[in-house]
Amino acid sequence: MRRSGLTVVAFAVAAVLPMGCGEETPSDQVPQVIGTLTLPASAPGKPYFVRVVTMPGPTFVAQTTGTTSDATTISYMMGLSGLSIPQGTYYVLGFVDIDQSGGDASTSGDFRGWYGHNGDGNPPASANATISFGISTRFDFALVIAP
Ligand SMILES: [Ca+2]
Repeated sequence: MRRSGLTVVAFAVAAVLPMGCGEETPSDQVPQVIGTLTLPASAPGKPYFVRVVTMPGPTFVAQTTGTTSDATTISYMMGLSGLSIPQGTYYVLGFVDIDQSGGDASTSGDFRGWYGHNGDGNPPASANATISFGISTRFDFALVIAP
């Protein structure tokens, strides 16, 4: 009985090893986007998203969502868990739906901002967030209160 138990263990280890090695290649190729959003005020329990888009609008190539805590910052991360962002230069949008009205457009009082905005929260004149394979890129920016 003891011998057959060891045989089973050895077989299981041999079967698992090739799978573990194979997982390294895709994760090396997936760009990771991280950053911190600074909020104009604490607003706990509100839905937020951070999006990577090719042009300002509702269509995104990657998104992370969550619910705000009582902090005035949100730390976010994208690019893991199977999200694959093609390398290139993008816009990055941060948004907190304060009145929880839903949808893609901000309503008065929501927190919103595009990475690199000039203080009004609006998108910059051209794409400014360069994302490359195998690199963890940080985009920290502040959100403003939508008028
Ligand atoms: Ca809203």
